[in-house]
Amino acid sequence: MAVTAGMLNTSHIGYTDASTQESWQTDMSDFKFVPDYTMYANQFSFLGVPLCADISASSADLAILGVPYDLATSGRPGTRSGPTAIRQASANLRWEEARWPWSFNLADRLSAVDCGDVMYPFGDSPAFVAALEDTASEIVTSGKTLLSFGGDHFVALPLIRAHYPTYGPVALIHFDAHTDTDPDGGVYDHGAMFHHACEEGLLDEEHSVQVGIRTSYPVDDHPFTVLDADWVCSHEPSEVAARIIEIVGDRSAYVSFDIDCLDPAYAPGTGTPVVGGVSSNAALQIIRCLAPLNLIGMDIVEVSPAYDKSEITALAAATLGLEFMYLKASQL
Ligand SMILES: [Mn+2]
Repeated sequence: MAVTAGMLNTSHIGYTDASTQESWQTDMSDFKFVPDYTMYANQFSFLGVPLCADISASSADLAILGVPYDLATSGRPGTRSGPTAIRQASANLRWEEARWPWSFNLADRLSAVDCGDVMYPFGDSPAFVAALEDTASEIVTSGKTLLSFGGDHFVALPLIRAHYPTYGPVALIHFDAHTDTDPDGGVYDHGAMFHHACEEGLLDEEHSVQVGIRTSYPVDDHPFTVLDADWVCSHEPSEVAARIIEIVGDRSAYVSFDIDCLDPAYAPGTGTPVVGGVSSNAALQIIRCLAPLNLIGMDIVEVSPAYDKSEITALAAATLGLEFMYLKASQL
């Protein structure tokens, strides 16, 4: 049976039509979460945090959401498999009680849940956007910080829309090889969503910054400050972070991290790799230095596991996500 947007039910973890309302629901109500610090077993969620089927009822500080969508990709597809790969890679990060070099145990300060993946009728981008905006809005309005794993970079647009009613125009901290501001890009285009975000008034352009850019863009007619890859790679991470903090100031800031900001040596599993990028460690250090900022959410996108049989791209994404969680925990 064809599934249309009108058949979407209110649950983010299942879609069905009215006649089979119960049949496609994922029921995790009797799932007993058992801490398991093996690096291979029971890896159902990011870092093994509890799965959450009722967002509004959860009192967690932070919610993880997978966004398995790759229909806006211009080059090689495959990021629909990103969230699952990132969760699996996070098995490598579970054993450390206090992640180096942080001095506290994450769970002592921050409670987190994994809300699973947004589901939508495959091939139906309008239904996807509606489903993602609904789920992300529920997370944001319930007071949680949202950490999303893509998915291609288009997913950032519905995610930022979901933050707008609560935070107004946000300062964007955008890590990427590409500016993703193509004025001629389509509605569903992972190279144009920040153009559309500006058009929709979702961003505080003056206080937004793009980091690691190394592809062409109209330098003289561009809405954001750019810290290009050459500049980033020739400065200390602390200096890069200081410049980001200077630009963003006291604004509510949303971090959007395209894994292709990293050099393909560190992140080969992505659709549109560009050589000459930032190292994993530099990126981690930059994120770690952003504690003075009011960070409201983060997405990590464009992980395409099929192009990386050594899984270092998913591991880099998982580690960046964990770093963001420590950063948020350090602010609590
Ligand atoms: Mn990119």
